[in-house]
Amino acid sequence: MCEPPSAPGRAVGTRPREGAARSCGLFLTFEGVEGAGKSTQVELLRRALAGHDPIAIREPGGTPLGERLRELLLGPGLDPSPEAEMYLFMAARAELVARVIGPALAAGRIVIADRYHDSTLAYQGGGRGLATWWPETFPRPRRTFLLDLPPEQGLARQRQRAADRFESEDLGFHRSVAEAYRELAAAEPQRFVRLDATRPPEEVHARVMEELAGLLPAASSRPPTPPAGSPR
Ligand code: Z5A
Repeated sequence: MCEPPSAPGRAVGTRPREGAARSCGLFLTFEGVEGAGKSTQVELLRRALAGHDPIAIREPGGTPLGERLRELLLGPGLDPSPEAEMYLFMAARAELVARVIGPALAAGRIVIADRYHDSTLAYQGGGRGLATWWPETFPRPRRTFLLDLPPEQGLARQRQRAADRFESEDLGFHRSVAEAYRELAAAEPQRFVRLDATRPPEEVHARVMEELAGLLPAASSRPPTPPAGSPR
């Protein structure tokens, strides 16, 4: 039976968006500082759950508009003000919720996201110091796996590739982000699962699977979606 997504009370004058109003799939997200191993874990989980034909997405991105916004947000040249940056991330997410996440959950699918709204709360809230909130139309994940890694270790893992706008921020910024994640996890212990991301990838993945025992539906008989049709 589908249930409404858990979201905080609705603000006066707002209406729930169609498609986000009811949800019966399983929404899982991965969060953490740069280089914590989110993409690695999303891919391991996607493969482990292949029998359920999950949808894997990344943020920002996952839709044509979202991918365009990703280029603008991460690339050099534009230096949006903190508030403009926050709204651009949220615009990309609103599109992803409307076009991919909402319909997938309404259809009972498993959605695995590499970053989601907690990234805005941690980076734009904790890192940039902006006032942030959780929009009612953004479904809450059932579980959020927070990959705990000291920011300096995450940045060191990424040294071989060209730094994007966020990787170029100083260590103080990344420490504020990490602290914000810790606070978010402490505030919602039922949703967040903190994992030691210094451990080898397979070990971290095994902990994810342990946490999901009991949450997963019986494997679907749905044929796997061809990769070309995937929004990722
Ligand atoms: N951002 C924001 O500010 N606000 C928002 O609302 C959203 C995002 C949604 C997106 O950049 C940037 O946007 C992000 C926050 C900001 N920037 N920062 N910082 P992105 O998508 O390009 O990058 P990312 O999300 O930070 O992910 P990443 O850098 O690709 O890292 P990752 O996905 O966490 O790690 P990985 O790619 O899986 O692994 C990194 C390396 O470590 C790789 O060589 C792996 O082989 C290795 N690895 C992975 N796991 C392990 C373990 N367990 N041990 C050892 N080595 C490992």
